[in-house]
Amino acid sequence: MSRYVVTGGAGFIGSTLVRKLLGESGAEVAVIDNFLTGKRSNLDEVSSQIDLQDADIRNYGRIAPILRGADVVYHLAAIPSVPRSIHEPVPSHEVNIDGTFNVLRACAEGKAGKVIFAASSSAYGDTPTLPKVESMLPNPKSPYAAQKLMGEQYISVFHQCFGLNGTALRFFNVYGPRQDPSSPYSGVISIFLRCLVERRSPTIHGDGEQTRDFTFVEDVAGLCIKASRAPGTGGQTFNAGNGGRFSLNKVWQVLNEMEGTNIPANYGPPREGDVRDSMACTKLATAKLGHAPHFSLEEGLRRTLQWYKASHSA
Ligand code: UD2
Repeated sequence: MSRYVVTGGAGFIGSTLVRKLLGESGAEVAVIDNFLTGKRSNLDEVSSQIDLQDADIRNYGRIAPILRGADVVYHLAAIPSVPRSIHEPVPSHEVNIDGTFNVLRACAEGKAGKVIFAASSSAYGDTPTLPKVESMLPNPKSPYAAQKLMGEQYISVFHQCFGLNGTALRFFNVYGPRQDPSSPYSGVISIFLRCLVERRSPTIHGDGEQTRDFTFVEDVAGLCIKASRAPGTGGQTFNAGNGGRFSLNKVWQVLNEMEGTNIPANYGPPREGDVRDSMACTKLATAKLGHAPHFSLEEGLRRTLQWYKASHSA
């Protein structure tokens, strides 16, 4: 019997991970979420099987008892978004840095067995080399990127100073079912899919030739579980990308082809803090964690589109 805690478990990545963990026999799963960006409805079909705690990671006293003694803590709770961290730097700092410190402190004091931390590819910034390799010097361009990098540093320091067995995974533009398209800070694929389903033009920031290593949520959730079981990885950081890259123009074209539409995109000024190109080197994660992403962009988009269509007509 293993006890898992997923912070941010009501988010689209967290809720996918929760479902995977529940697939294990005898798994006990607790979720910590304050429903700022996560949604209860993301956990609807599994809510009777989990211990759902409405708690904020900024509140140490509230979360410490939930984390105490967990076999694995998946720390995914965050205020995501590069532009949001520029427009609202205070809450983003408080959740992403102070909240992460609280989670790690509670895990160390409460003797959690393992922590997996959701770090971000944004740590690389605009360093020219592709693919991005973990050994490269980071170069954050936004508060969000700096905050996620600080989380990695804390993972390393908590390992060295307090013996906490934590591993950081740099997520690369994760997308998939249940990603919420309703905020201007939402991930671009969720926004594109909503536009497609509603037959509207999306706004592309810049020329649309910026590239991202879009990674399907099932692959990321699978890697989180593999990383929690990989020996000898305490204090380390790994890329959790797919190892490819696609421009926004290409993604919009593929989506149009899937629907048999030809909706043009609108173009606006580039977004502040934006990185131009991003693509993961997956060698280290493959060798040390057994990373083996299954989903091509087309397959991931097809599944995600299906979900948006079903939830839009519901
Ligand atoms: C960053 C990280 C990603 C993850 C994410 C969390 C990089 C390379 N990636 O994603 O790993 O941590 O932050 O939030 O730093 N865009 C449009 N139109 C829209 C919305 C977005 O053109 O309506 C553009 C945006 O300017 C950017 C791209 O789409 O060039 C991707 O934006 P995003 O917000 O989906 O993710 P990004 O790359 O900031």
